[in-house]
Formats: sequence, structure tokens, C-alpha cells
Amino acid sequence: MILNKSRIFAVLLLVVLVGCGEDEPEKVKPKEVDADEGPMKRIIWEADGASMALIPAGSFEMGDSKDEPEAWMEGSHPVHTVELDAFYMDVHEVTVGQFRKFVEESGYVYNLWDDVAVFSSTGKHPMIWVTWDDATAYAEWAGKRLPTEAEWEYAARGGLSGKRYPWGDEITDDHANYFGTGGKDKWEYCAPVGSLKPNGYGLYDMAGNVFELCSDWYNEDYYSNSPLRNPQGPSTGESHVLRGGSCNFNTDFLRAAFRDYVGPSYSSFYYGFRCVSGFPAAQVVGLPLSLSSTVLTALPLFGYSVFKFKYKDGKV
Ligand SMILES: [Ca+2]
Ligand SMILES: [Ca+2]
Repeated sequence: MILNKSRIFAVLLLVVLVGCGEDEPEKVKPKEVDADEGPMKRIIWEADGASMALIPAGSFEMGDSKDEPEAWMEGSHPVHTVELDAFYMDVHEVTVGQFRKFVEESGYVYNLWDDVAVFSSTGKHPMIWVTWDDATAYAEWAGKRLPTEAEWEYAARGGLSGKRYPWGDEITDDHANYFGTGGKDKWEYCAPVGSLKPNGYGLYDMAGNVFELCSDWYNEDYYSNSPLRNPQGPSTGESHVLRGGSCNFNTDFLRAAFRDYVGPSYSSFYYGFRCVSGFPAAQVVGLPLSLSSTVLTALPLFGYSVFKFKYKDGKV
């Protein structure tokens, strides 16, 4: 194994050296690399510094398997099987600090900072008062995208099956930031991201704090004709999907299956977003930029897991 790692280390060195050049990233030989240890489960995304968790490919039962009685759960039926490719998801809701960096670096026009500060008072709080277009612009700047609704629910369930919330069937003030305060929930409005416990995939605030925008158009009947694999939502619509509940809603709206929606030009204090990236990830922090367009699977140096690169345009 030591010999094997040495060989891979040599390959990695070659890759780094090649990556420093202008035009020779093709010389990278991913096949030389030991991939036995699997992909890295956590990465840091270079553009916005976000920690992202690998959500494994798989299938799940999407929708309200509890048959909750309320009329506003009707859009969560019928329960249907969905298969998804693997993807990376932001561990946290996008923060005020990250969105401010986006605005400063891109020149994107945004002028609701005073409103943001009322409910999200620090750079560590979730970004709010964003339209779907604002959120999408951020995602594009970062080289990521908004999650589909199916990806969001799959990730929120944290590997559990048929549970009401990301950690199980019950919820208390110690689990999430929702309406009012009590237990570990000290916040009337937004909490700094990651203030409470993560779910099984290491994702924070998938229930509560702020609702999160998805890429899909919303249609109450969509589950009746959703495709099996990687559903993208209706081709058009009037509103986009919101998921997860928020600091001003009670626990019924924090259910993993609950679907809410909002018009594309609307913004408010109770919703924000997080981003996803396809797998393998397009970039990893701390390496020469030229490598971000290079396919590379490298060995775990100094005990780190395997990590992978991919052309930004999706070529392998
Ligand atoms: Ca609260
Ligand atoms: Ca949330």
C-alpha cells in the first residue's frame, strides 16, 4: 500500500506541475490513481468558500408518506419513487457574508441590505430578501445551481425513509429554529447558519431557519406525472418551489415533505437558498486554477480522502 501511495503521490505531483502550465492538463492520468477510498464526502467550494457534502446516488419515496390530514399537504401526494444521481450540496444556507462577496465581486445590483440586517444581523446569518433570480445569479456566479425539489427533499431526509422531519418523526425546540423560542432555539427570527444539529448527511437547517428556494417551477399536481429519474419539475409555471419551513412558521411547515411556493419576483425575510453541484465536483479549493478544468482523481495525501476534478463544462 505504501508503494501504491508513493506512486499516486508521484502522479499527483506531476498533475500539479502540469497544472501550473498553460495548456497541458490533458497529461493528467486519472487511471493511475487509487480510487479505492471513494470520493471525498466533504469539499470546500472555491468561489464562495462553502462547505459541501456529498449526497450519494440513490432512490427514495418522495412525498407525504404519513398521509398528514391537512389540506395544504395535498400537493405532497402521491408518494412516488425518485432516483437521483449523486450531487454535492451546501452544508449551510447561503449566508449574508457569502452573498455580499458575490455582489462585490460580480457587480450584481442588490440594494436591500438594510432589510436583510433587520432579520439576519451578521455575515453568518442566512441570506434573505432574495428573489429566485437573485439566488440563481448567485449560483451561476459560484459555478453551482439551485437544487431541484427532488434533490432537496432527498437530501433533507438525510438517508432516513418516510420520516416526518430530517432526523425522525418528532420535533422539539432543540432540533430547529421555528416559530417562537425555547430549548436550544433562541431566535425569534433568523439564526446564524448551523446553530442546531445537522441531519444524517451533515446538512444543517434543512428544517427551519429559512425556507429554501429550489430550481423547479411549482405545480400542485406534478407528483402525479413526475419522471422517475432526476425530475426537474414542470417546464413552466408561475411560482417556484420553497422547502423546509422557517423561523416564523410552526413545526407543521418544517416537514420534509411540505411544499411551499413563491412568485419569481417576490422576496421576503423568511426564505433564502442553498446551492448544489453535480458529482464529481468541478473544483476544489487551494489548487491552481488551471486544474479546475482538469480531470483528476488524486490520492489522499496525509490521510485526506480521494478528491476529484472535472471540466466545468461537464466533459470528463
Ligand atoms: Ca425560533
Ligand atoms: Ca432552512
